[in-house]
Amino acid sequence: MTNNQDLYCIGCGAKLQTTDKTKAGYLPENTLNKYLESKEEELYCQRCFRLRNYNDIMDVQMDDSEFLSILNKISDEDALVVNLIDIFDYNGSVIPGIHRFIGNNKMILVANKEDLLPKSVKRDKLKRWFHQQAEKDGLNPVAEILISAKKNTNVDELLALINQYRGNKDVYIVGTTNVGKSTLVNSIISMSSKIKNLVTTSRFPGTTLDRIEIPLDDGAMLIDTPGIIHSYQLAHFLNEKELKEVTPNSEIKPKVYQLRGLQTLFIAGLFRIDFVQDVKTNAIIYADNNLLIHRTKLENADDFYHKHLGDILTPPYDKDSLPAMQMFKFTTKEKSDIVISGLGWVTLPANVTIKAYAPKGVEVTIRKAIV
Ligand SMILES: Nc1nc2c(ncn2[C@@H]2O[C@H](COP(=O)(O)OP(=O)(O)OP(=O)(O)O)[C@@H](O)[C@H]2O)c(=O)[nH]1
Ligand SMILES: [Mg+2]
Repeated sequence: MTNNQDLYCIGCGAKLQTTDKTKAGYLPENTLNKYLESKEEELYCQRCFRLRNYNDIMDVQMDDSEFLSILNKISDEDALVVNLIDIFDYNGSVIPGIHRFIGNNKMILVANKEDLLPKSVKRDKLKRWFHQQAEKDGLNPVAEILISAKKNTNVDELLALINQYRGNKDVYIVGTTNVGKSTLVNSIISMSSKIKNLVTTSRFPGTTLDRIEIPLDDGAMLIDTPGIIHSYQLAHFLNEKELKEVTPNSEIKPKVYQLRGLQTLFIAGLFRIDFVQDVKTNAIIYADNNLLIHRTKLENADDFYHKHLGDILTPPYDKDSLPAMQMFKFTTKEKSDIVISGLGWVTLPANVTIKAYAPKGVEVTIRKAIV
């Protein structure tokens, strides 16, 4: 570095350095020098530059414990916490026992990405469902709200809640990776200024690397944080192209299947659900609208999978890139969703027995139906 004052990347929060390309915060020395001469306000590391301009992710060596220690420090501070959850992936994004990290600080619970859920789903019903789940998980927020950070839905209402509860305290935005924390920070910044997309966002897990402080009107700070990474998220097994295909980015149109029994549904090559009873039933699939859904007879399903994984059943495009499928067995007691974290869910009526398969390591869970 040419000066001795620490500089930080405004995109990901990493401390800038010019010595190690493989570590967070790297940028070439001449880029840094140009910046120091030009006095531009925003300085991005090389990883953010590539992510923002080419959607290209450079892996940097980071340790989840560093992220956790950032979270842990919040318990020593007097601050307001805003905990984002991805409503499309509730199980994959809830942090049970969050109060261990945030101590006695008040917390506003935010369900983000509401734009992905069908408009036909009544928002009041969604809110009630969200409230019940949060209660079950002991999250204990002072307020709850449904938003879309990307579409700017209810962000002004959230801001009003933040101002109501923060007094003049700092505000921490926390949540697991990919829930949309940085997108929300950008959305809040753009409401009071002309600045768009200041902080780097991406569909890859682990975009933000360290805390990013944005000054508020009264001198307090709005603080974006790196997301906790859950190893069972599907995203860890997919490359950029596959991740793009699997991640919905507009309202999901549910697909209804009438099944005769003893049939199998595949969602791409990532999920398989066997209807093991010889009875009629139906299933409603909530996943990216363009993802392939394939139906076969149960007796042909194994063969089909082994023959066509990676060609018909895509993603994945490389059949050897995923761990072998692991089986889960469920019987629904009430109308339920079988959820594959990061991919979507399948809604089934009561009293249906199924076997579900997902790549080993990806969590499959059952919950009371959201819709
Ligand atoms: N459909 C939809 N997508 C969203 C919304 N908010 C964020 N996203 C998308 O979710 C992905 C992750 O967004 P980020 O803002 O980078 O998530 P983050 O929580 O900051 O992630 P980390 O920095 O890795 O912890 C991006 O592809 C966003 O475009 C939303 O309201 N609706
Ligand atoms: Mg982020």
